[in-house]
Amino acid sequence: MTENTPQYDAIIVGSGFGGLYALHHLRDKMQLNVRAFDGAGGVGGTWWYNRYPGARVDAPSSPFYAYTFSQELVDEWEWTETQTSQASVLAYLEHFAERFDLNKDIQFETWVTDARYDEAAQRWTIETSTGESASAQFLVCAVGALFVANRPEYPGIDDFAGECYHTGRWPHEKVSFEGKRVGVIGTGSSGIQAIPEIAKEAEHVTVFQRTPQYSLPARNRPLTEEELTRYREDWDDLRMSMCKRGGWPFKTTRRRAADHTPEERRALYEQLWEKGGIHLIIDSFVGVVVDKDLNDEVSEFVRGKMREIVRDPDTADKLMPDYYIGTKRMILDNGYFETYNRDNVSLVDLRADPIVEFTPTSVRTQHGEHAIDILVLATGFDAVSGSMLNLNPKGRAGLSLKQKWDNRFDNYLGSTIAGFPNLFMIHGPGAPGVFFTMPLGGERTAAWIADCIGHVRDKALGAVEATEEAEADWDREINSIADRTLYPETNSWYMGANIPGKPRQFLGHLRGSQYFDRLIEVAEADYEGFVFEPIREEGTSG
Ligand code: N01
Repeated sequence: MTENTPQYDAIIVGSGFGGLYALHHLRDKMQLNVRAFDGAGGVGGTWWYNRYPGARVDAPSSPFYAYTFSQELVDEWEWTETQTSQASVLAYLEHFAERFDLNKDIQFETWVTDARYDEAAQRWTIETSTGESASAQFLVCAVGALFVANRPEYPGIDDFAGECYHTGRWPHEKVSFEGKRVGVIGTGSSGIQAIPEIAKEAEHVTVFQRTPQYSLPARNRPLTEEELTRYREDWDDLRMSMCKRGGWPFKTTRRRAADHTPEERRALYEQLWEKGGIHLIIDSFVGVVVDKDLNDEVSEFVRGKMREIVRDPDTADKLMPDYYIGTKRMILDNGYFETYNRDNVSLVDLRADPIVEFTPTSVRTQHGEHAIDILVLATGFDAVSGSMLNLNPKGRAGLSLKQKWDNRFDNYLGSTIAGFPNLFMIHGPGAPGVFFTMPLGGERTAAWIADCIGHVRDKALGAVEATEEAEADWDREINSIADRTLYPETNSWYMGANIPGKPRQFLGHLRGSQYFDRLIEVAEADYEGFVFEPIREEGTSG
């Protein structure tokens, strides 16, 4: 840092949903001097990168997968489909950035390559890929829960000579699959959204599946003008319901499976399957991801639906999932299982026929060789902790986050870290993240961070920092919630199980509404679990 290093009140890393809202709130509502940095060429975060064919919000979306705080914004944005496409979400975020004049305070195509806390100055200094540095009292990390691409390390994969794309880093130019033999590795949300679209164009698609997945029909459809008008008129109430009900304005059911006969239950599953979306999980009976017997019944119902759709019984057998439904991210598809009825799609079950190596023109499995021209890696992300570790800030005494998180992602409230004063995360490990609506979650977290920053400034303090005791209590709190469910029994990215060597730890808070109440309680209890440091005299340290 030199005399000329630009000084800010706050630096924000990332300009996806969370980072953009944080910039608006800190700059416009709190009148702080803020600068945001993003390695991408524009706003959008996840929605900037994930441009693969078929990319859509994998949750009940329009108009709820959006900012909620501004009635004007709700009134002026025209959502067109029930399951929003990537292009629409990105256009919305670009509109948001323009409307609130945010772009002028974001430096694009600039990666933050280093971030260090200066204990004497009580400030963060960052270095960037463009050779600049900047300093701020507060560092807000809005680096995305699903950002660091997971690339499988198969022998010879780098020698593959055809085109190769990761769904999470899709090029901006259109990829043409026409007349091409395409191999897709991975059948999570991204693969299941992309495969039907690729199959419409390609000469042949070979899907390499490691874990068979459940998927529910998205039943995407145009949003009617009446629906949109009603949502706009009721927005305040809807927003309040979203805050109270896990991020979505829908009531989850109170119906108990034991009060219904098997025939009644089956009829309800049929009805909810037809309705589409995640209703089968949240609207059937209480406790689908808690009660093993109920889960078995719902799982078997969905497997039955898959068998009805897929005509070839051998392919259907390979597609049968055997984990507890709902304990991996629930996938919503638009014709995924139907795709296996096409002549140009084949499925390789990697559990029975694992990949041995890549050649420049093919994938060799134990029992065969599959010639391909294009390889699509739909292999997911080093989720939640990965993007913070990628940033790897250095806190007190130069301790790096990689050192601190060597075998557990200790933090407080999914937002702060002991040893890293004045640093905040949006959607960090243990925050509700994808278990709540991400935009609303980002909005509420950023508002809470802004209040905490306001507290430090109003009281003329120098630094705020979580205590290690608060971290330990927090860890117990979120795990005690997860341990009451079936989630920990499944190998999923929620548990860090998709990344070889990653510590096994549940990465989310399952009760989003309770979590945001908790944030408020902590603030009202004088920021319980935090210590505040007075402003240091210049030059003192220790
Ligand atoms: O990634 P995933 P994704 N060899 O981790 C397989 C969100 N999302 O990009 O299950 C072979 O779910 C892996 O197999 P397994 C959403 O929250 C949001 O699809 O680990 N296969 C799995 O099949 C979602 O959950 C939207 O055994 C390998 C697949 O690759 C999250 O992003 C849209 C492998 C990865 O599935 C991630 O979804 C789309 C290997 N070495 C996605 N490594 C929105 O709405 C991994 N796999 C914003």
